[in-house]
Amino acid sequence: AFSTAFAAVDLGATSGRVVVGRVGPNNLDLTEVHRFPNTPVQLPTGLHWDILGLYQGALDGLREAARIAQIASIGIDSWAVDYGLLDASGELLGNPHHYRDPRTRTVVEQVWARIQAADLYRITGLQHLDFNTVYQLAAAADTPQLQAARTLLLIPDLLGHWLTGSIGAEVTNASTTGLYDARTGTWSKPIMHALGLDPGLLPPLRRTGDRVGTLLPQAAAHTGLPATTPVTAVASHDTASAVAAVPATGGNFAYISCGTWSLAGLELDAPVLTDASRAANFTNELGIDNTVRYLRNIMGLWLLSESQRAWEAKGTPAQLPVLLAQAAQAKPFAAVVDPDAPEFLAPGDMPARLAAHCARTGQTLPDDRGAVVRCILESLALAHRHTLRKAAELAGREIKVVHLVGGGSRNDLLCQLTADATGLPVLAGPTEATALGNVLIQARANGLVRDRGDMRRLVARTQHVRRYTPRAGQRAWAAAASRVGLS
Ligand code: ADP
Ligand code: LRH
Repeated sequence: AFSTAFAAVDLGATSGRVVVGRVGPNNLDLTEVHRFPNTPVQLPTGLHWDILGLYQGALDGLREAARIAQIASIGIDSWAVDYGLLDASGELLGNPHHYRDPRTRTVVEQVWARIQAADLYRITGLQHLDFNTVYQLAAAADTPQLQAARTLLLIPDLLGHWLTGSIGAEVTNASTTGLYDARTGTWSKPIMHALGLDPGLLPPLRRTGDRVGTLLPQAAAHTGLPATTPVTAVASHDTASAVAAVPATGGNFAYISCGTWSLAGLELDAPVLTDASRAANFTNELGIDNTVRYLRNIMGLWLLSESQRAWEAKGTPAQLPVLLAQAAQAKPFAAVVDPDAPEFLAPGDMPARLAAHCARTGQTLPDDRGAVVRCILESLALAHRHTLRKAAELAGREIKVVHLVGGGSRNDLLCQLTADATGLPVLAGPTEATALGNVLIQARANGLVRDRGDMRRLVARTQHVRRYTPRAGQRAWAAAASRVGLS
């Protein structure tokens, strides 16, 4: 079929990938051309991303893309919040910190002493996470690095800068920083001033779909792509791209973008900025077409991947299929946790922290891996249930179906438990919703699809989606929820 090829660079917390997406009037398919691990590095200065390794992975992937297709444009998305700083000559100052680095924990109160949390919410509509960019900058205040910094670039914008030389900040990702005024659609100078920071650090905003630039000679040479190849600003916050590609065909849907994090919520036309919304820590992040991604962060499959890492560190293999089969056989509701308890955020021995959390809440977490994985998946299902109910209540909306996308949509047990816990049908897939969203925004910038509805219909028509019907047992879920304060 007639189609145009786009390259999507999608950096997740666990892996980066480059895919080629081919889009035609009735077809949409993805070919993954390169995948590389994203392994953070602990330095004496804290936990960092290996940003040069990630850029190299992107370049290598783009070279593969150039080999198999004529690439009409490139889009880059990644996790939110984190950034690199450039000095006056445009050189990167140090390695970007990882949002799981604990250095921000102690500055939150200091920030709130300068600008109240309620005011921050009123301006930005953003959920409080200790690692939001605003707290990372507050933690860096007075460091030589920040003093030397002239420009802050969020991760996808930093890679886009290295590819094209152009400077800017795409808005969906800017909306996750805690520095973006959601009411005016501009950077918030009052917040920067309250923190004693120079608003000039923040680059000009660009809209989703804008052109970033074309390839610099060295990027063209390394990738084998023509120097005329444009980089398009996609919804550069990975979650925004994922939501854009949810295969919803009607209204009244909720989504869970489920990978390292579970981002669970609704797409709205306007933000919800009530005190109740702030108390429940719901965020109003920016989606495409000025929609609001009204959602909460849930700790997600980090709990599982970090458990696997602990088990493997002890020298025993901990492969997913085996663990998930064991979990399917394990006793239901033996123990559950609140997955968003702060002690689960940092890297470290996850099974030990889960056991300690259970002990503190008067439960015993059985010592076998099947039970631990069961505990994680049931707890995530409980958090999905709690979050979607709250979102519906706070936004005054009814949910009829839940779309679960991302790597977690391959986890059959988690999808079924989420259907059971929410009492709603779960439509699982596509796994690579983020890359699809990235590709579709480029397709739209090239006039191949018209609007959000078209994009989603194309995904629904072309991508594999599985349906999970809720089974009986709501009372057991309600009882488990009340055990950990997730009623
Ligand atoms: P991120 O973008 O945050 O890196 P992904 O959306 O790629 O995350 O999802 C990664 C998660 O998906 C893994 O932590 C893993 O739990 C889950 N996953 C990946 N492949 C499978 C699989 N075959 N079966 C079950 N779960 C899977
Ligand atoms: C998911 C994600 C999420 C952010 C977190 C930092 O990858 O972008 O939306 O809150 O990473």
